[in-house]
Amino acid sequence: MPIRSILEVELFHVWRIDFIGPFPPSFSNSYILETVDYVSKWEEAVALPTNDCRVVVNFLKKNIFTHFGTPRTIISDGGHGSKTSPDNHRKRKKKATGGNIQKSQLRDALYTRLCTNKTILTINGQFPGPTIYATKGEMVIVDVYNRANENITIHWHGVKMPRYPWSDGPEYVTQCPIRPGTKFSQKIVLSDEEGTLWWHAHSDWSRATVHGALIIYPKKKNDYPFPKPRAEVPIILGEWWNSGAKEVMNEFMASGGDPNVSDAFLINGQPGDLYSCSRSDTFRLTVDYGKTYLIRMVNAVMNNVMFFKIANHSFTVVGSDGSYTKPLKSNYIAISPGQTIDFLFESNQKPNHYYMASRVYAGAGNYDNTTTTAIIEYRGNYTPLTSPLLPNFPNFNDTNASANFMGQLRSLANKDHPVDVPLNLTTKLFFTLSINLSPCPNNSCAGPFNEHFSASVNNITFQLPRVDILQAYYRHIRGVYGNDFPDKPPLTFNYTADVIPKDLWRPENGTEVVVLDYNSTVELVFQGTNTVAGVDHPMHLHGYSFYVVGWGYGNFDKDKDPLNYNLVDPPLMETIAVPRNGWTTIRFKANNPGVWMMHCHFERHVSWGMGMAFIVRNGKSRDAKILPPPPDMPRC
Ligand SMILES: [Cu+2]
Repeated sequence: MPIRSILEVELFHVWRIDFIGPFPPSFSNSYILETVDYVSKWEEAVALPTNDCRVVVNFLKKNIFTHFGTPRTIISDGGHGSKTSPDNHRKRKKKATGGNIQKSQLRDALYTRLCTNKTILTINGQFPGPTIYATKGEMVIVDVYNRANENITIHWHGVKMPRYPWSDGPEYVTQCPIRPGTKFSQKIVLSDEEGTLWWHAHSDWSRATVHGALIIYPKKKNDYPFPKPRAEVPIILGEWWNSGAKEVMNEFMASGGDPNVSDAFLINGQPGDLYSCSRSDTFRLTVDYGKTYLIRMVNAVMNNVMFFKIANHSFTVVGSDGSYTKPLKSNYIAISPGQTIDFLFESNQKPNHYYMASRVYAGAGNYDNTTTTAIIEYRGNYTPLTSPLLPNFPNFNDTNASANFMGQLRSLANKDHPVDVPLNLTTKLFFTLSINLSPCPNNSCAGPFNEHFSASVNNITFQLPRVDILQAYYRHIRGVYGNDFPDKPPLTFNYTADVIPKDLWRPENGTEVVVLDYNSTVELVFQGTNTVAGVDHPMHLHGYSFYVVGWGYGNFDKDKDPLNYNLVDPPLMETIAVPRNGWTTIRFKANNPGVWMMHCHFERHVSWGMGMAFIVRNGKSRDAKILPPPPDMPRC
């Protein structure tokens, strides 16, 4: 397997000005690759001497901003950095390591000074983090240096990591955390993934700011099942709390109530014009009239399914979760946390400025009702509207708009991109997904009835062990997890009734796994329940993609519903939103040995325990067994 790309990723706290601009404070290859014309300048960019500022600056001046709108001052002469600026941080660090980058001309202008100052956790000082580019089937090595003062793990979301769960990342499931001051070299083993995936922290709530895109090109350049776009633009949706995600997590886990709603949503790290003090840093995309652009969208939001629209423009979806889809025309996108959607849009409207915008879909409960925006600017001579057109959204609670969008996705299912849906099943699983209430000492919690919110799969609230499950499995350490995760819920009841007796709201705690034989063919029905509150659940499976063969509202009917399964061209996903008080059926073949977590990708739900793990046993042949762990696995 070719090793093409070795990135050094360092994690550290940077003193930041609120709402950071898109430009990172250092010259690194990954930065250059992220901001130049993505494919065509690759070879030139990787060959640049990273220690010669002049060469790099000239290269950036020449190549950057082709798709990112009017250049702002990215390079200034003076040293305006305050003592706490990221630039100074870089300087100090580089000096300490004997590097030669302190002549960097990148300054404060990289960051827009807005309403508040705060410290956030980042990779290489970038937020969102660096985009990683790869080609189908490659292996990428990422050296993760933890220079922060808290534990971290990094997950490569949607990468199957065949036979190599060691780099997958979920804390206490496949590894112990990377401690401050230590390093872990992670191998990202790509196989059949092609399109857009992403990476993010997988410990506590640090993924709020520690995330970035992972773009996987076809083996042959531009060998897309759609016309070559004029340009490719990553759009990362994010969520922002002024108080800090970690603080929000600590507060709601201690109180037992709901987490505070966020203060803003972000498009490529920027909230946009509709928030105070944010206008000048709004993300802008410059387009030429009459071209087609490929948007590679990642939903890195913590707790919400998002609607996305561009005023006056419609879309053609062409891929999702690192797999191609049949072209699907739509004038909006619905995307749940964890998912990626690749879509084309044509710049075929009257030259002007148009908002692209995103806001939540929320079936129930409290939510941040603000709208994040970015601007599409047509090139040319015209006087733009002073305030660009805003798109109209589906209602916040429009479950149909959310579920139908996903429900229309279909695999490409042609000769070059065939489907392989398991038809003869060896294993059938039925998992209920529930919000629950747990008792609280002295009835002092902030949840309903003064109890503590929790969540469960088949009524088991997942407890993370002290030693990771993968290590315990591989080294036969007893007492870490059990093999008794049930294949159906302990009680059968009307899961989606309006009123569900309160004694059914109580979960049990456990660290249980489902053990699957190698090459089992698995069907798994997720059933949402209405205990406490029925909401959607974007379920994510590590180590696999799965076919989504059916979905519906209400209780799953095992006799009638399978008759309507799509076994011809179901979409291949790794995250699927199970609709509120509804069900979704997935199928996959357990051909990847290892320990693989499955969980809801709403961060508050996984914090409350909506997760579990599969162990897929080794097969008989040599190439059907887990590879040995790397020597630098973080210690527990
Ligand atoms: Cu959930």
